[in-house]
Amino acid sequence: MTTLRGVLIGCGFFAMNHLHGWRDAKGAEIVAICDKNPERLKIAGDQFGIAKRYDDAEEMLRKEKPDFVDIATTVPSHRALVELAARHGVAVICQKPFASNLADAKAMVDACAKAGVPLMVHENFRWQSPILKVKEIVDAGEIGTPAWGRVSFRTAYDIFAGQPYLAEGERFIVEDLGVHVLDVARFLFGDALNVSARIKRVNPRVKGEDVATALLDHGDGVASIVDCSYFSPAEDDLFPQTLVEIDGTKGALRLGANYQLSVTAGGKSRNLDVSPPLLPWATRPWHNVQESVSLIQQHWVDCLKNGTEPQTSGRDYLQTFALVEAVYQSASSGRTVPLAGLLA
Ligand code: NAD
Ligand code: 89V
Repeated sequence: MTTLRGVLIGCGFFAMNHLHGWRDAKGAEIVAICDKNPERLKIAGDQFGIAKRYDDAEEMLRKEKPDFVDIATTVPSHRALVELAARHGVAVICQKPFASNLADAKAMVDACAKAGVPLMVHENFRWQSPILKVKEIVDAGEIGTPAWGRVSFRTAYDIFAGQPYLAEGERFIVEDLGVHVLDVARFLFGDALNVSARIKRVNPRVKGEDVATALLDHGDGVASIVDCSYFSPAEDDLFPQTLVEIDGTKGALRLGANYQLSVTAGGKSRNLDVSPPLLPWATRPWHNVQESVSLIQQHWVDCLKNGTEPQTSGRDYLQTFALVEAVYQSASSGRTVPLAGLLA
């Protein structure tokens, strides 16, 4: 079996999870890394034994001619780096937030399509094993067809300690975290037709909004509520757990605190512990997110090898990205925003 040669751009806070995931991936290895910050480059290169190190992404792609590039930088560099990969004919994974705005996201998807290179957004929440279990139960029809749902992420965890830039942007929770929960709603209930939302900044230390509530209309009367908060100081902080409630035509399920899942159908309930495994390199409470990094990266390798489209390909992900834009537009106008207008 051939091993795909990958390179990584951005060796910061979250890229360390990518590098662990790549080390575990079957059928791929990271042969070179790039960061403009020499300190980050050295830490990552030394920890993962990667000798080829670059401070310039273009030089790395030109010299290494990799099978794929994994972009783990923050959003301001994403468009330029995705378009660079497309010019070099290199398949590309890009971290979320995918782009600064919907026009950039569409341009990035177009650039990769024109160059004929696969593009996947690293949208990992749908790859968390508790969420995969929920999806499996829904798809098996045990609770019938979902008629109502809620996807919720509420915490007071100090996310700014590891990611200080999150406190500085005009936009915060919807763009950064809401995108994950909106994508989970899409994954479970299908694409949305219309969105109504409200957002609010509560924490004075943060520039953007840190609380958001959205109502997604999935058509045929099916609705879901997506809510997220980084200012929810409950006694039992569940960071970084995503909670799910679904009422279906034949039953209901609840993915509650601490990965406890209950499924009720035909008057009977069963309870499952769907705790994610603690990978050898993972640390609590992040292990849920960390496992999903491994799973999405393996999905990418498998798709590249089989020539199949990844779940959150650039083309597919415009639907998720448009949800973010719809939330902001609805919150600022007070109106319901149709997705069709944004995706045209
Ligand atoms: P970070 O600031 O710690 O790291 C980014 C690194 O990229 C820095 O070391 C910086 O020097 C480097 N960089 C920036 N532009 C570059 C360029 N043009 N060429 C080379 N290097 C460049 O950021 P982070 O906290 O690791 O976040 C990175 C991304 O990962 C963000 O978009 C963030 O939203 C995302 N993230 C995703 C998850 C998830 O669960 N999917 C979790 C955390 C962070
Ligand atoms: O950036 C992020 O996606 C992180 C999270 C903890 C939600 O994974 O903030």
